[in-house]
Amino acid sequence: IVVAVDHVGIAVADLDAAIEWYASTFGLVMTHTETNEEQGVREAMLSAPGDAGAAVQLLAPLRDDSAIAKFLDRNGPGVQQLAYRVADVDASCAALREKGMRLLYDEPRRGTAGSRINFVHPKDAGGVLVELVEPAAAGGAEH
Ligand code: CMX
Repeated sequence: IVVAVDHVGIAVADLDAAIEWYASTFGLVMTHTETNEEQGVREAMLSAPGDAGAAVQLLAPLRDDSAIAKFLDRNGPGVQQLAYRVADVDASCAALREKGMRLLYDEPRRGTAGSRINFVHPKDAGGVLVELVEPAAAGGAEH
């Protein structure tokens, strides 16, 4: 089901301050940033320079009723999700439903850079909110 570990998502209160802190502390560089209104987040992808492996995703809330705002209220800043890259998110969701897992959405929604995403409920995944990410087709338009 899983092609690669895509990213680890970290909830932060202030995105710009967090980007600066990760750069000055660990030398991570920002490779992408965007706002996802539907998910209620401003987000940034960070990597070690020249590393094409798993990314660190910083997630800051846009609204008080967003998933990230609720997470910050409950836990404070910290790791909120682990994201696996998949080739076909519909097929992966079907396979996981077959195994009895609850997917949060009936149909995949839009994630970072035009990807298609869904989530496995943390109570069905060992206490980890698992995101499944099917990247946008290479050369496809970003939305
Ligand atoms: N990781 C692990 N456990 C979590 C969790 C997380 N991120 N969020 C909630 N939980 C736990 C709660 O602690 C709670 O446990 P207890 O019952 O033992 O207290 C349980 O899951 C259920 O909590 P809940 O109150 O029913 O659910 P929430 O309102 O906290 O919502 C969730 C949890 C996963 C359904 C919600 O965060 C969600 O819809 N997430 C998907 C969307 C998302 O995270 N978007 C932001 C990222 C966007 C992106 O990556 O692009």
